[in-house]
Amino acid sequence: MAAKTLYIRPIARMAPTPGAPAGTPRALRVAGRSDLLFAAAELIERDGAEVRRRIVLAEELHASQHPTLEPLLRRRVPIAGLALDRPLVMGVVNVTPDSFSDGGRHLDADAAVAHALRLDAEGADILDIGPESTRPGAEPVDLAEELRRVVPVIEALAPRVRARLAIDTRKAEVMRRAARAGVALINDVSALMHDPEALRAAAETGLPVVLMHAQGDPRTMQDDPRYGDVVLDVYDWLAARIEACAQAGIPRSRLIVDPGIGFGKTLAHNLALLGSVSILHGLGCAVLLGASRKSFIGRLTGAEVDDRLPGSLAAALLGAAQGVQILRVHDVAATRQALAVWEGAQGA
Ligand code: 7PM
Repeated sequence: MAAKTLYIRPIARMAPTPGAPAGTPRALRVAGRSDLLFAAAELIERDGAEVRRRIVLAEELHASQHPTLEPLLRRRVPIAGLALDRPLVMGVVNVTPDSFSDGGRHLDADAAVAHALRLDAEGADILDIGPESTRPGAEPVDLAEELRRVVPVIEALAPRVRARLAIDTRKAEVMRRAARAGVALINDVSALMHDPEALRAAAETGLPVVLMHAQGDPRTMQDDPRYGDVVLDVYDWLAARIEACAQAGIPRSRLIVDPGIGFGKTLAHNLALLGSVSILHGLGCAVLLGASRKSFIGRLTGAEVDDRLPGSLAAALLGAAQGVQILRVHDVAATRQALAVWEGAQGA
């Protein structure tokens, strides 16, 4: 790596002070949000293997003219018509084959639609429709099968839900067909790298795209993941993907970055990312966090996948407190309740 790289990680979040004269204290107003003030930041400087860190007050940072400051503080434009001034909830809808029913397809699609309608009624802002081909250790699903699973579900939901629909896919053709069927967002766990056509297809749809970090292929990524500094490596990787998207005609305002909890990461890696996710605001995009029911919660507590709601809520609130704009969760109603308490105290 060539020159030194500088990062700003906002820390010491403060509640807005009602009635305070405008601009005092000069806290960091991250992503243009009036509810998201930070008193200080960790200023991180990486030069090859050497990483230097120091705490600076917001005041000092404002005076520094640090180049990352502008993207960090810039107000985010709405994504798919959704304002990014408070945490949004994205509900997970898996379209899975049901091997126990011979009638097959209809039942699978019906179950997915019913589940999506429930999450919509629970107050999801976005529904993430996925054929579940990207879980760690999973075998890939072929194109025809992915289209058969997902297109009927999108067509059934598009006219019936309040939430925006997202398509969770790595395939260019699925992105195109889903866009025509009415999705408002593309979620690609390979950050448009798996399919050589994906960058172009995504650009042509004109839709916003979630760029998720992953190390390695879903089948092998948990084998022995290694990083220099996981938080800074993920940051740099996402910065490079944003640049590739800009070259392909997808502007930063249409991109959402995601640290990819569980995708090529050890427990320590996942916890470091969860604890420092606020650093990603320096990339100038909206941030998405998907920690719901993931295995790091099991590693910490021994809880099986269906017993991980408390840990998932803790992770969601850690994200909200660091300004994450989109939380990808299985349990929409529970997450909304947790966020209502957080937001209530926040605005008090
Ligand atoms: C087994 C393990 C099944 C993990 C499913 C999963 C993310 C995602 C997934 C995420 C974005 C899950 C994951 N996770 N897309 N897709 N971010 N953008 O928990 O963290 O659903 S699959």
